[in-house]
Amino acid sequence: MNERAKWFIGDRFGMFIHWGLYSGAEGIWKGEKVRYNNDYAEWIQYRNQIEKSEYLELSKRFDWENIDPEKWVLLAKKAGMKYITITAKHHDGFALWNSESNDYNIYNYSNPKRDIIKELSLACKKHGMKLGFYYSHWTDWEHPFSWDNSKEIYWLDKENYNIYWQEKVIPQMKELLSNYGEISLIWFDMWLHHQETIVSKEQLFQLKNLIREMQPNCLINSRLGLSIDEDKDVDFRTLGDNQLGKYKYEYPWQTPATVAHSWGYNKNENEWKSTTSILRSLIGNVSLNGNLMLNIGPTSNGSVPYEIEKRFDEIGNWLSYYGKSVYNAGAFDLRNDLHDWGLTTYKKSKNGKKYVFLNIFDNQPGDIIKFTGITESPIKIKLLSKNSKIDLKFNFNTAVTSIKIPKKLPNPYVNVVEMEFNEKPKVDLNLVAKTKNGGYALNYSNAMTKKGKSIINTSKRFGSIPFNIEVKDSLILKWKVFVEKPSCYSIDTSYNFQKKITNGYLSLEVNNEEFKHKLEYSGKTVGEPNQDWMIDRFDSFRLGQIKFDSPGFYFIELKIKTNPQNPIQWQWLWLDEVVDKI
Ligand code: JFZ
Repeated sequence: MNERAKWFIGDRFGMFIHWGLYSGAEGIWKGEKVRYNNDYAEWIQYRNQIEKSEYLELSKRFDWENIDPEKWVLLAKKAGMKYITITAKHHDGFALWNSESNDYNIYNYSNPKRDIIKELSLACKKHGMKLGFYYSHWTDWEHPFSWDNSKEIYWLDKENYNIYWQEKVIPQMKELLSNYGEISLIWFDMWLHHQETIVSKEQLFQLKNLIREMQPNCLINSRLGLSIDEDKDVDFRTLGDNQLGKYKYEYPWQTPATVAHSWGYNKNENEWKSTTSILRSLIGNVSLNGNLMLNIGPTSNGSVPYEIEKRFDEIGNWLSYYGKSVYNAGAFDLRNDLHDWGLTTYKKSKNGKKYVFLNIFDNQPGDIIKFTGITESPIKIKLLSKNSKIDLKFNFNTAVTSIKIPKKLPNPYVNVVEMEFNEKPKVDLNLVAKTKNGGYALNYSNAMTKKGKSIINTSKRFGSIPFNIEVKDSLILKWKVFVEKPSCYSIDTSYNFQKKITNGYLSLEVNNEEFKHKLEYSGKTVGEPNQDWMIDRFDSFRLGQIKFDSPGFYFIELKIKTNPQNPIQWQWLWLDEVVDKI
Protein backbone atom coordinates (compact mmCIF):
# COMPACT_ATOMS: atom_id res chain seq x y z
CA MET A 1 0.00 0.00 0.00
CA ASN A 2 1.34 3.38 -1.06
CA GLU A 3 0.83 5.58 2.00
CA ARG A 4 1.43 8.74 0.02
CA ALA A 5 -1.45 7.96 -2.32
CA LYS A 6 -4.02 7.27 0.41
CA TRP A 7 -5.79 10.59 0.00
CA PHE A 8 -5.85 10.14 -3.76
CA ILE A 9 -7.58 6.79 -3.56
CA GLY A 10 -10.17 8.20 -1.17
CA ASP A 11 -10.86 11.37 -3.17
CA ARG A 12 -11.64 9.60 -6.45
CA PHE A 13 -12.73 12.72 -8.30
CA GLY A 14 -10.60 15.69 -9.33
CA MET A 15 -10.52 18.66 -11.68
CA PHE A 16 -8.08 19.16 -14.52
CA ILE A 17 -7.60 22.70 -15.84
CA HIS A 18 -6.15 23.40 -19.28
CA TRP A 19 -5.65 27.11 -19.52
CA GLY A 20 -2.94 29.17 -21.18
CA LEU A 21 -2.27 31.50 -24.10
CA TYR A 22 -4.00 29.03 -26.42
CA SER A 23 -7.26 29.70 -24.56
CA GLY A 24 -7.24 33.10 -26.26
CA ALA A 25 -7.18 31.47 -29.71
CA GLU A 26 -10.28 29.38 -28.95
CA GLY A 27 -9.24 26.75 -31.48
CA ILE A 28 -9.07 29.21 -34.41
CA TRP A 29 -6.02 30.88 -35.97
CA LYS A 30 -6.40 33.57 -38.64
CA GLY A 31 -9.82 32.21 -39.51
CA GLU A 32 -8.68 28.62 -39.80
CA LYS A 33 -9.59 25.94 -37.30
CA VAL A 34 -6.85 24.15 -35.45
CA ARG A 35 -5.21 21.77 -37.91
CA TYR A 36 -5.23 18.02 -37.39
CA ASN A 37 -8.37 16.08 -36.81
CA ASN A 38 -8.34 15.71 -33.08
CA ASP A 39 -9.05 19.42 -32.54
CA TYR A 40 -7.01 19.78 -29.36
CA ALA A 41 -7.11 23.56 -29.08
CA GLU A 42 -4.05 23.69 -26.78
CA TRP A 43 -1.96 22.38 -29.71
CA ILE A 44 -2.76 25.32 -31.99
CA GLN A 45 0.69 26.90 -31.88
CA TYR A 46 2.28 23.67 -33.07
CA ARG A 47 -0.42 22.67 -35.53
CA ASN A 48 -0.95 26.02 -37.18
CA GLN A 49 2.75 26.98 -37.29
CA ILE A 50 2.47 30.07 -35.13
CA GLU A 51 5.57 32.19 -34.49
CA LYS A 52 6.36 32.89 -30.86
CA SER A 53 5.93 36.66 -31.23
CA GLU A 54 2.51 36.25 -32.80
CA TYR A 55 1.49 33.64 -30.28
CA LEU A 56 2.33 36.07 -27.48
CA GLU A 57 -0.08 38.58 -29.00
CA LEU A 58 -2.86 36.30 -27.75
CA SER A 59 -2.24 37.65 -24.25
CA LYS A 60 -3.93 40.88 -25.37
CA ARG A 61 -7.21 39.07 -25.87
CA PHE A 62 -7.45 38.18 -22.19
CA ASP A 63 -9.85 39.99 -19.90
CA TRP A 64 -7.42 40.25 -17.00
CA GLU A 65 -9.89 42.07 -14.76
CA ASN A 66 -12.33 39.21 -14.82
CA ILE A 67 -10.00 36.26 -14.52
CA ASP A 68 -10.26 34.85 -11.03
CA PRO A 69 -8.78 31.42 -10.20
CA GLU A 70 -10.86 31.29 -7.03
CA LYS A 71 -13.91 30.76 -9.26
CA TRP A 72 -12.32 27.57 -10.62
CA VAL A 73 -11.80 26.33 -7.08
CA LEU A 74 -15.41 27.08 -6.19
CA LEU A 75 -16.57 25.32 -9.33
CA ALA A 76 -14.53 22.24 -8.43
CA LYS A 77 -15.94 22.29 -4.92
CA LYS A 78 -19.48 22.59 -6.15
CA ALA A 79 -18.92 19.64 -8.49
CA GLY A 80 -17.71 17.48 -5.62
CA MET A 81 -14.11 17.40 -6.81
CA LYS A 82 -11.40 17.06 -4.20
CA TYR A 83 -8.24 18.08 -6.03
CA ILE A 84 -7.19 20.30 -8.91
CA THR A 85 -4.41 19.85 -11.44
CA ILE A 86 -3.62 22.92 -13.53
CA THR A 87 -1.39 23.25 -16.59
CA ALA A 88 1.36 25.25 -14.87
CA LYS A 89 3.29 24.87 -18.12
CA HIS A 90 1.80 23.11 -21.13
CA HIS A 91 3.68 22.09 -24.30
CA ASP A 92 3.83 25.71 -25.49
CA GLY A 93 6.36 26.36 -22.72
CA PHE A 94 4.46 29.36 -21.34
CA ALA A 95 4.50 29.40 -17.53
CA LEU A 96 1.40 30.50 -15.63
CA TRP A 97 3.43 31.93 -12.78
CA ASN A 98 6.05 34.58 -12.16
CA SER A 99 8.97 32.36 -13.04
CA GLU A 100 12.33 33.74 -11.96
CA SER A 101 14.27 31.38 -14.16
CA ASN A 102 12.43 32.00 -17.41
CA ASP A 103 10.82 35.17 -18.79
CA TYR A 104 8.32 33.38 -20.95
CA ASN A 105 5.62 33.55 -18.35
CA ILE A 106 2.28 35.12 -17.60
CA TYR A 107 3.58 37.71 -15.17
CA ASN A 108 5.33 39.50 -18.02
CA TYR A 109 2.41 39.37 -20.41
CA SER A 110 -0.60 40.20 -18.28
CA ASN A 111 -1.98 43.55 -17.30
CA PRO A 112 -2.12 44.01 -14.39
CA LYS A 113 0.70 41.55 -13.81
CA ARG A 114 -0.64 38.21 -12.62
CA ASP A 115 0.75 35.07 -11.05
CA ILE A 116 -2.11 32.66 -11.69
CA ILE A 117 -0.43 29.77 -9.90
CA LYS A 118 0.03 31.90 -6.76
CA GLU A 119 -3.59 33.03 -6.86
CA LEU A 120 -4.84 29.52 -7.45
CA SER A 121 -2.71 28.10 -4.66
CA LEU A 122 -4.08 30.68 -2.20
CA ALA A 123 -7.65 29.99 -3.29
CA CYS A 124 -7.09 26.24 -2.91
CA LYS A 125 -5.71 26.76 0.57
CA LYS A 126 -8.67 28.94 1.50
CA HIS A 127 -11.20 26.35 0.35
CA GLY A 128 -9.44 23.18 1.44
CA MET A 129 -8.73 21.99 -2.09
CA LYS A 130 -5.64 19.97 -2.95
CA LEU A 131 -3.48 21.37 -5.71
CA GLY A 132 -1.36 19.68 -8.34
CA PHE A 133 0.61 20.88 -11.35
CA TYR A 134 0.67 19.62 -14.90
CA TYR A 135 4.18 20.32 -16.13
CA SER A 136 5.22 19.51 -19.69
CA HIS A 137 8.79 18.39 -19.06
CA TRP A 138 9.66 16.63 -22.29
CA THR A 139 7.98 19.03 -24.69
CA ASP A 140 8.57 22.76 -24.74
CA TRP A 141 7.85 24.59 -28.00
CA GLU A 142 9.44 27.78 -26.73
CA HIS A 143 12.90 26.69 -25.71
CA PRO A 144 15.26 26.40 -28.69
CA PHE A 145 16.78 23.16 -27.40
CA SER A 146 13.56 21.30 -26.66
CA TRP A 147 11.37 19.94 -29.44
CA ASP A 148 8.78 21.73 -31.51
CA ASN A 149 7.26 21.42 -34.95
CA SER A 150 10.54 22.20 -36.72
CA LYS A 151 12.29 19.03 -35.61
CA GLU A 152 11.51 15.39 -35.12
CA ILE A 153 11.54 14.41 -31.48
CA TYR A 154 14.61 12.18 -31.82
CA TRP A 155 16.68 14.61 -33.93
CA LEU A 156 17.67 16.70 -30.99
CA ASP A 157 21.16 17.06 -29.70
CA LYS A 158 21.55 15.41 -26.30
CA GLU A 159 23.89 18.07 -24.96
CA ASN A 160 21.68 20.92 -26.02
CA TYR A 161 18.64 19.16 -24.68
CA ASN A 162 20.36 18.88 -21.34
CA ILE A 163 20.90 22.65 -21.37
CA TYR A 164 17.13 23.07 -21.73
CA TRP A 165 16.61 20.56 -18.94
CA GLN A 166 19.06 22.17 -16.51
CA GLU A 167 18.15 25.80 -17.21
CA LYS A 168 14.39 25.52 -17.54
CA VAL A 169 12.88 22.27 -16.28
CA ILE A 170 14.85 21.84 -13.08
CA PRO A 171 14.79 25.51 -11.93
CA GLN A 172 11.09 25.85 -12.77
CA MET A 173 10.26 22.68 -10.92
CA LYS A 174 12.17 24.05 -7.91
CA GLU A 175 10.10 27.22 -8.07
CA LEU A 176 6.85 25.28 -8.24
CA LEU A 177 7.88 23.15 -5.30
CA SER A 178 9.09 26.08 -3.16
CA ASN A 179 6.76 29.01 -3.63
CA TYR A 180 3.23 27.64 -3.64
CA GLY A 181 2.79 25.70 -0.43
CA GLU A 182 2.00 22.03 -0.34
CA ILE A 183 1.74 20.44 -3.77
CA SER A 184 -0.33 17.27 -3.89
CA LEU A 185 0.76 15.95 -7.25
CA ILE A 186 2.85 16.64 -10.31
CA TRP A 187 1.28 15.45 -13.52
CA PHE A 188 3.85 14.81 -16.23
CA ASP A 189 2.84 14.20 -19.77
CA MET A 190 5.31 12.10 -21.69
CA TRP A 191 3.21 9.48 -23.40
CA LEU A 192 6.18 7.58 -24.81
CA HIS A 193 8.80 5.62 -22.95
CA HIS A 194 11.95 7.74 -22.59
CA GLN A 195 13.93 5.43 -24.89
CA GLU A 196 11.78 6.57 -27.78
CA THR A 197 12.54 10.20 -26.91
CA ILE A 198 15.50 12.45 -26.28
CA VAL A 199 15.00 12.45 -22.52
CA SER A 200 17.41 10.26 -20.59
CA LYS A 201 16.72 8.04 -17.66
CA GLU A 202 19.18 10.14 -15.61
CA GLN A 203 17.26 13.32 -16.34
CA LEU A 204 14.00 11.71 -15.29
CA PHE A 205 15.53 10.42 -12.08
CA GLN A 206 16.97 13.85 -11.38
CA LEU A 207 13.49 15.32 -11.73
CA LYS A 208 11.85 12.65 -9.65
CA ASN A 209 14.43 12.83 -6.88
CA LEU A 210 14.03 16.58 -6.73
CA ILE A 211 10.31 16.18 -6.07
CA ARG A 212 10.86 13.46 -3.48
CA GLU A 213 13.41 15.68 -1.74
CA MET A 214 11.49 18.95 -1.79
CA GLN A 215 7.94 17.65 -1.26
CA PRO A 216 8.05 14.07 -0.05
CA ASN A 217 4.26 13.76 0.01
CA CYS A 218 3.76 14.90 -3.56
CA LEU A 219 2.45 12.24 -5.95
CA ILE A 220 4.00 11.60 -9.36
CA ASN A 221 2.06 10.08 -12.28
CA SER A 222 3.21 7.43 -14.71
CA ARG A 223 3.62 9.80 -17.66
CA LEU A 224 6.94 10.83 -16.14
CA GLY A 225 8.30 8.40 -18.72
CA LEU A 226 10.09 5.70 -16.74
CA SER A 227 8.77 2.20 -17.04
CA ILE A 228 7.71 0.24 -13.96
CA ASP A 229 10.77 -2.02 -14.41
CA GLU A 230 13.11 0.94 -14.19
CA ASP A 231 11.31 2.49 -11.29
CA LYS A 232 8.44 1.14 -9.25
CA ASP A 233 8.30 4.39 -7.35
CA VAL A 234 5.55 6.01 -9.39
CA ASP A 235 2.45 6.87 -7.39
CA PHE A 236 -0.37 6.43 -9.81
CA ARG A 237 -0.88 5.26 -13.32
CA THR A 238 -2.41 7.60 -15.88
CA LEU A 239 -4.51 5.89 -18.53
CA GLY A 240 -4.82 7.32 -22.04
CA ASP A 241 -6.92 10.42 -22.63
CA ASN A 242 -10.58 9.62 -21.96
CA GLN A 243 -9.66 5.97 -21.65
CA LEU A 244 -11.89 4.49 -18.98
CA GLY A 245 -10.85 1.54 -16.85
CA LYS A 246 -11.49 -2.01 -18.00
CA TYR A 247 -9.69 -4.00 -15.35
CA LYS A 248 -9.34 -3.92 -11.61
CA TYR A 249 -5.86 -2.78 -10.56
CA GLU A 250 -4.52 -2.92 -7.04
CA TYR A 251 -2.38 0.19 -7.53
CA PRO A 252 -3.84 3.72 -7.80
CA TRP A 253 -4.81 4.87 -11.28
CA GLN A 254 -6.68 7.62 -13.00
CA THR A 255 -8.39 8.54 -16.24
CA PRO A 256 -7.89 12.10 -17.45
CA ALA A 257 -11.16 13.01 -19.17
CA THR A 258 -12.79 15.88 -20.98
CA VAL A 259 -16.41 17.02 -20.77
CA ALA A 260 -16.48 17.40 -24.53
CA HIS A 261 -13.41 16.75 -26.65
CA SER A 262 -10.69 19.40 -26.52
CA TRP A 263 -8.71 20.12 -23.35
CA GLY A 264 -8.06 23.79 -23.99
CA TYR A 265 -11.10 25.94 -24.76
CA ASN A 266 -12.34 25.39 -28.30
CA LYS A 267 -15.30 27.52 -29.27
CA ASN A 268 -16.45 25.03 -31.91
CA GLU A 269 -16.73 22.24 -29.39
CA ASN A 270 -19.71 20.08 -30.16
CA GLU A 271 -19.40 16.74 -28.41
CA TRP A 272 -20.67 17.36 -24.91
CA LYS A 273 -20.97 14.26 -22.77
CA SER A 274 -24.10 14.03 -20.69
CA THR A 275 -24.20 14.18 -16.90
CA THR A 276 -25.32 10.55 -16.89
CA SER A 277 -22.40 9.50 -19.02
CA ILE A 278 -19.88 11.33 -16.82
CA LEU A 279 -21.36 9.83 -13.65
CA ARG A 280 -21.23 6.37 -15.20
CA SER A 281 -17.58 6.93 -16.10
CA LEU A 282 -16.73 8.05 -12.58
CA ILE A 283 -18.57 5.14 -10.95
CA GLY A 284 -17.12 2.73 -13.50
CA ASN A 285 -13.58 3.74 -12.58
CA VAL A 286 -14.31 3.59 -8.85
CA SER A 287 -15.78 0.10 -9.31
CA LEU A 288 -12.30 -0.89 -10.58
CA ASN A 289 -10.29 1.06 -7.95
CA GLY A 290 -9.69 4.07 -10.21
CA ASN A 291 -10.10 7.84 -10.22
CA LEU A 292 -11.52 10.31 -12.70
CA MET A 293 -10.00 13.72 -13.32
CA LEU A 294 -12.41 15.80 -15.35
CA ASN A 295 -11.16 18.75 -17.34
CA ILE A 296 -12.32 22.33 -17.75
CA GLY A 297 -10.91 24.62 -20.42
CA PRO A 298 -11.68 28.15 -19.22
CA THR A 299 -11.85 30.96 -21.77
CA SER A 300 -9.77 34.12 -22.04
CA ASN A 301 -12.04 35.80 -19.50
CA GLY A 302 -11.66 32.94 -17.05
CA SER A 303 -15.18 31.60 -17.37
CA VAL A 304 -16.20 28.14 -18.46
CA PRO A 305 -18.92 27.35 -21.03
CA TYR A 306 -22.44 27.01 -19.70
CA GLU A 307 -22.42 23.36 -20.77
CA ILE A 308 -19.68 22.70 -18.20
CA GLU A 309 -21.29 24.81 -15.47
CA LYS A 310 -24.53 22.92 -15.90
CA ARG A 311 -23.02 19.46 -15.83
CA PHE A 312 -20.76 20.25 -12.89
CA ASP A 313 -23.75 21.53 -11.00
CA GLU A 314 -25.68 18.34 -11.67
CA ILE A 315 -22.72 16.09 -10.83
CA GLY A 316 -22.05 17.96 -7.58
CA ASN A 317 -25.69 17.75 -6.68
CA TRP A 318 -25.69 14.01 -7.34
CA LEU A 319 -22.53 13.49 -5.30
CA SER A 320 -23.98 15.40 -2.36
CA TYR A 321 -26.61 12.67 -1.98
CA TYR A 322 -24.91 9.62 -3.43
CA GLY A 323 -21.22 10.40 -2.88
CA LYS A 324 -21.03 7.60 -0.32
CA SER A 325 -20.69 5.11 -3.13
CA VAL A 326 -17.79 7.07 -4.69
CA TYR A 327 -15.62 8.75 -2.04
CA ASN A 328 -13.41 6.33 -0.13
CA ALA A 329 -15.08 3.53 -2.04
CA GLY A 330 -13.52 1.08 -4.47
CA ALA A 331 -13.86 -2.25 -6.19
CA PHE A 332 -15.85 -5.08 -4.68
CA ASP A 333 -14.56 -8.65 -4.85
CA LEU A 334 -16.98 -9.78 -7.55
CA ARG A 335 -16.57 -8.94 -11.24
CA ASN A 336 -17.72 -5.38 -11.80
CA ASP A 337 -19.78 -6.38 -14.85
CA LEU A 338 -21.59 -9.25 -13.16
CA HIS A 339 -25.01 -7.57 -13.12
CA ASP A 340 -26.85 -5.94 -15.96
CA TRP A 341 -28.53 -3.23 -13.88
CA GLY A 342 -25.25 -1.35 -13.24
CA LEU A 343 -22.02 -1.49 -11.28
CA THR A 344 -21.03 -2.31 -7.73
CA THR A 345 -18.76 -0.34 -5.43
CA TYR A 346 -17.62 -1.23 -1.93
CA LYS A 347 -16.65 0.71 1.15
CA LYS A 348 -15.39 0.03 4.62
CA SER A 349 -16.91 2.85 6.58
CA LYS A 350 -15.41 4.78 9.48
CA ASN A 351 -18.15 3.41 11.75
CA GLY A 352 -16.85 -0.09 11.03
CA LYS A 353 -19.77 -1.05 8.84
CA LYS A 354 -19.18 -2.48 5.39
CA TYR A 355 -21.26 -1.26 2.50
CA VAL A 356 -21.90 -2.70 -0.91
CA PHE A 357 -23.42 -0.12 -3.25
CA LEU A 358 -25.58 -1.02 -6.19
CA ASN A 359 -25.19 1.83 -8.65
CA ILE A 360 -28.21 1.36 -10.84
CA PHE A 361 -27.72 2.59 -14.40
CA ASP A 362 -30.83 0.92 -15.77
CA ASN A 363 -33.79 3.29 -15.96
CA GLN A 364 -36.32 0.46 -15.83
CA PRO A 365 -34.80 -2.21 -13.62
CA GLY A 366 -38.20 -3.67 -12.73
CA ASP A 367 -39.77 -4.03 -9.28
CA ILE A 368 -37.10 -6.33 -7.96
CA ILE A 369 -33.37 -5.99 -8.30
CA LYS A 370 -31.30 -9.09 -7.79
CA PHE A 371 -27.80 -9.15 -6.43
CA THR A 372 -26.00 -12.41 -7.12
CA GLY A 373 -22.79 -13.60 -5.55
CA ILE A 374 -22.96 -12.54 -1.91
CA THR A 375 -23.54 -15.64 0.17
CA GLU A 376 -24.75 -14.10 3.39
CA SER A 377 -27.67 -11.88 4.21
CA PRO A 378 -27.23 -8.11 4.44
CA ILE A 379 -28.35 -6.53 7.70
CA LYS A 380 -30.19 -3.67 6.05
CA ILE A 381 -30.79 -2.41 2.56
CA LYS A 382 -31.57 1.21 1.80
CA LEU A 383 -32.30 3.30 -1.21
CA LEU A 384 -30.29 6.51 -1.00
CA SER A 385 -32.23 9.61 -1.90
CA LYS A 386 -32.25 13.35 -1.60
CA ASN A 387 -34.57 13.56 1.35
CA SER A 388 -33.95 10.51 3.43
CA LYS A 389 -32.88 6.95 3.14
CA ILE A 390 -35.68 4.57 2.32
CA ASP A 391 -35.59 1.11 3.89
CA LEU A 392 -36.10 -1.55 1.28
CA LYS A 393 -37.68 -4.95 1.77
CA PHE A 394 -35.50 -7.79 0.67
CA ASN A 395 -35.22 -11.51 0.65
CA PHE A 396 -31.97 -13.43 0.88
CA ASN A 397 -31.70 -16.89 -0.61
CA THR A 398 -28.28 -18.66 -0.44
CA ALA A 399 -26.51 -16.55 -3.08
CA VAL A 400 -29.12 -14.17 -4.36
CA THR A 401 -30.53 -11.13 -2.61
CA SER A 402 -33.79 -9.90 -4.11
CA ILE A 403 -34.53 -6.28 -3.33
CA LYS A 404 -37.90 -4.67 -3.76
CA ILE A 405 -37.51 -1.18 -5.16
CA PRO A 406 -40.08 1.57 -5.67
CA LYS A 407 -41.76 1.91 -9.06
CA LYS A 408 -40.48 5.42 -9.37
CA LEU A 409 -36.79 5.79 -8.56
CA PRO A 410 -35.71 9.11 -7.10
CA ASN A 411 -32.79 10.04 -9.35
CA PRO A 412 -32.84 10.67 -13.10
CA TYR A 413 -29.14 9.82 -13.61
CA VAL A 414 -27.99 6.95 -11.42
CA ASN A 415 -29.77 5.50 -8.38
CA VAL A 416 -27.92 3.97 -5.47
CA VAL A 417 -28.95 1.10 -3.23
CA GLU A 418 -26.86 0.49 -0.15
CA MET A 419 -26.45 -2.95 1.42
CA GLU A 420 -25.09 -2.94 4.93
CA PHE A 421 -22.96 -5.65 6.55
CA ASN A 422 -21.01 -5.97 9.76
CA GLU A 423 -18.10 -7.64 8.04
CA LYS A 424 -17.02 -7.75 4.45
CA PRO A 425 -19.53 -10.24 3.04
CA LYS A 426 -18.45 -13.60 1.72
CA VAL A 427 -18.84 -14.12 -1.98
CA ASP A 428 -18.93 -16.87 -4.55
CA LEU A 429 -16.65 -15.65 -7.33
CA ASN A 430 -17.78 -18.30 -9.79
CA LEU A 431 -21.42 -17.40 -10.17
CA VAL A 432 -23.00 -15.90 -13.24
CA ALA A 433 -25.93 -13.60 -12.45
CA LYS A 434 -29.28 -13.82 -14.13
CA THR A 435 -30.16 -11.00 -16.50
CA LYS A 436 -33.12 -8.73 -15.92
CA ASN A 437 -35.15 -10.62 -18.50
CA GLY A 438 -34.61 -13.94 -16.84
CA GLY A 439 -31.74 -15.61 -18.63
CA TYR A 440 -28.17 -16.64 -18.04
CA ALA A 441 -25.71 -15.31 -20.62
CA LEU A 442 -22.75 -17.68 -20.53
CA ASN A 443 -19.59 -16.89 -22.43
CA TYR A 444 -15.84 -17.28 -22.41
CA SER A 445 -15.15 -14.40 -20.02
CA ASN A 446 -17.58 -15.44 -17.31
CA ALA A 447 -16.70 -19.14 -17.35
CA MET A 448 -15.26 -20.41 -14.05
CA THR A 449 -12.89 -22.87 -15.70
CA LYS A 450 -11.46 -23.31 -19.19
CA LYS A 451 -9.68 -26.42 -20.35
CA GLY A 452 -8.13 -27.03 -23.74
CA LYS A 453 -6.71 -24.86 -26.48
CA SER A 454 -8.46 -21.97 -28.12
CA ILE A 455 -7.79 -18.66 -29.83
CA ILE A 456 -9.49 -15.48 -28.74
CA ASN A 457 -10.70 -13.49 -31.74
CA THR A 458 -11.62 -9.93 -30.91
CA SER A 459 -14.38 -8.33 -32.96
CA LYS A 460 -13.47 -7.31 -36.51
CA ARG A 461 -14.80 -5.37 -39.49
CA PHE A 462 -16.39 -2.71 -37.30
CA GLY A 463 -17.86 -5.35 -35.04
CA SER A 464 -19.87 -7.11 -37.73
CA ILE A 465 -17.70 -10.12 -36.88
CA PRO A 466 -18.24 -10.50 -33.14
CA PHE A 467 -15.79 -11.49 -30.43
CA ASN A 468 -15.45 -15.28 -30.58
CA ILE A 469 -13.43 -18.25 -29.43
CA GLU A 470 -11.82 -20.38 -32.10
CA VAL A 471 -11.46 -24.06 -31.34
CA LYS A 472 -9.47 -26.44 -33.53
CA ASP A 473 -9.44 -29.42 -31.24
CA SER A 474 -11.33 -29.38 -27.98
CA LEU A 475 -12.34 -26.89 -25.34
CA ILE A 476 -14.24 -27.42 -22.11
CA LEU A 477 -15.90 -24.48 -20.40
CA LYS A 478 -17.72 -24.60 -17.11
CA TRP A 479 -20.10 -22.18 -15.43
CA LYS A 480 -21.88 -22.07 -12.10
CA VAL A 481 -25.31 -20.61 -11.55
CA PHE A 482 -27.71 -20.41 -8.67
CA VAL A 483 -31.29 -21.34 -9.49
CA GLU A 484 -33.80 -19.85 -7.06
CA LYS A 485 -36.84 -22.02 -7.72
CA PRO A 486 -37.90 -25.08 -9.71
CA SER A 487 -37.78 -23.89 -13.28
CA CYS A 488 -37.28 -24.78 -16.89
CA TYR A 489 -34.85 -23.22 -19.37
CA SER A 490 -34.36 -23.41 -23.10
CA ILE A 491 -30.74 -23.57 -24.21
CA ASP A 492 -29.33 -21.82 -27.28
CA THR A 493 -25.79 -21.48 -28.50
CA SER A 494 -24.22 -19.28 -31.15
CA TYR A 495 -21.31 -20.14 -33.41
CA ASN A 496 -19.83 -19.92 -36.88
CA PHE A 497 -19.02 -23.20 -38.60
CA GLN A 498 -18.23 -23.35 -42.29
CA LYS A 499 -18.06 -27.09 -42.99
CA LYS A 500 -20.96 -29.16 -44.24
CA ILE A 501 -19.74 -32.62 -43.37
CA THR A 502 -18.08 -33.21 -40.01
CA ASN A 503 -18.10 -35.27 -36.89
CA GLY A 504 -17.44 -32.23 -34.73
CA TYR A 505 -19.95 -31.64 -31.97
CA LEU A 506 -20.89 -29.70 -28.88
CA SER A 507 -21.95 -31.51 -25.79
CA LEU A 508 -23.53 -29.86 -22.84
CA GLU A 509 -23.87 -31.34 -19.42
CA VAL A 510 -26.32 -29.78 -17.01
CA ASN A 511 -27.65 -31.41 -13.89
CA ASN A 512 -26.60 -34.88 -15.07
CA GLU A 513 -28.37 -34.49 -18.35
CA GLU A 514 -26.40 -34.46 -21.57
CA PHE A 515 -27.24 -32.62 -24.76
CA LYS A 516 -25.33 -33.47 -27.85
CA HIS A 517 -25.34 -31.24 -30.88
CA LYS A 518 -23.65 -32.06 -34.16
CA LEU A 519 -21.98 -28.95 -35.59
CA GLU A 520 -24.01 -27.46 -38.39
CA TYR A 521 -23.00 -25.28 -41.30
CA SER A 522 -23.93 -21.75 -40.25
CA GLY A 523 -23.68 -20.17 -43.71
CA LYS A 524 -22.83 -16.68 -44.85
CA THR A 525 -24.44 -13.33 -44.32
CA VAL A 526 -24.18 -9.74 -45.50
CA GLY A 527 -21.98 -7.78 -43.11
CA GLU A 528 -22.93 -4.37 -44.42
CA PRO A 529 -25.34 -3.63 -47.24
CA ASN A 530 -24.16 -2.49 -50.66
CA GLN A 531 -20.46 -3.05 -49.99
CA ASP A 532 -19.74 -6.54 -51.25
CA TRP A 533 -19.25 -7.39 -47.66
CA MET A 534 -20.12 -11.07 -47.12
CA ILE A 535 -19.04 -12.60 -43.85
CA ASP A 536 -19.42 -15.91 -42.06
CA ARG A 537 -22.69 -16.10 -40.20
CA PHE A 538 -22.79 -16.55 -36.47
CA ASP A 539 -26.03 -18.37 -36.00
CA SER A 540 -28.02 -19.39 -32.96
CA PHE A 541 -28.92 -23.09 -32.51
CA ARG A 542 -31.39 -24.57 -30.05
CA LEU A 543 -29.79 -27.35 -27.97
CA GLY A 544 -32.84 -28.34 -25.96
CA GLN A 545 -34.62 -27.68 -22.71
CA ILE A 546 -33.53 -28.33 -19.17
CA LYS A 547 -35.52 -28.63 -15.98
CA PHE A 548 -34.23 -27.78 -12.52
CA ASP A 549 -36.47 -29.56 -10.03
CA SER A 550 -35.14 -27.89 -6.95
CA PRO A 551 -33.42 -24.63 -6.05
CA GLY A 552 -29.66 -24.74 -5.71
CA PHE A 553 -26.29 -24.38 -7.37
CA TYR A 554 -25.84 -25.97 -10.78
CA PHE A 555 -22.86 -26.44 -13.02
CA ILE A 556 -23.09 -26.17 -16.75
CA GLU A 557 -20.32 -27.76 -18.72
CA LEU A 558 -19.83 -27.27 -22.41
CA LYS A 559 -17.49 -29.41 -24.45
CA ILE A 560 -16.58 -28.34 -27.94
CA LYS A 561 -14.98 -31.13 -29.95
CA THR A 562 -13.66 -30.82 -33.46
CA ASN A 563 -10.36 -31.12 -35.38
CA PRO A 564 -7.89 -28.76 -37.11
CA GLN A 565 -9.61 -29.21 -40.50
CA ASN A 566 -12.96 -28.19 -39.04
CA PRO A 567 -12.43 -25.16 -36.81
CA ILE A 568 -15.41 -23.63 -35.04
CA GLN A 569 -15.77 -20.07 -33.85
CA TRP A 570 -17.92 -20.21 -30.79
CA GLN A 571 -19.71 -17.30 -29.13
CA TRP A 572 -22.13 -17.98 -26.31
CA LEU A 573 -24.73 -20.06 -24.51
CA TRP A 574 -28.07 -18.57 -23.55
CA LEU A 575 -30.31 -20.18 -20.95
CA ASP A 576 -33.72 -18.61 -21.06
CA GLU A 577 -36.39 -19.25 -18.49
CA VAL A 578 -39.49 -20.85 -20.00
CA VAL A 579 -42.15 -19.43 -17.76
CA ASP A 580 -45.28 -21.18 -19.05
CA LYS A 581 -43.74 -24.65 -18.86
CA ILE A 582 -43.93 -24.94 -15.09
C1 JFZ B 1 -1.57 15.09 -23.86
C2 JFZ B 1 -1.40 16.50 -24.36
O1 JFZ B 1 -0.69 16.50 -25.56
C3 JFZ B 1 -2.75 17.15 -24.51
O2 JFZ B 1 -2.61 18.48 -24.96
C4 JFZ B 1 -3.45 17.15 -23.16
O3 JFZ B 1 -2.72 17.93 -22.24
C5 JFZ B 1 -3.57 15.72 -22.67
C6 JFZ B 1 -4.13 15.63 -21.28
O4 JFZ B 1 -2.31 15.04 -22.69
O5 JFZ B 1 -2.07 14.33 -24.92
C7 JFZ B 1 -1.96 12.99 -24.91
C8 JFZ B 1 -1.15 12.30 -24.07
C9 JFZ B 1 -1.17 10.91 -24.07
C10 JFZ B 1 -1.99 10.22 -24.90
C11 JFZ B 1 -2.80 10.92 -25.76
C12 JFZ B 1 -2.79 12.30 -25.77
N1 JFZ B 1 -2.03 8.83 -24.85
O6 JFZ B 1 -1.23 8.21 -24.14
O7 JFZ B 1 -2.89 8.22 -25.46
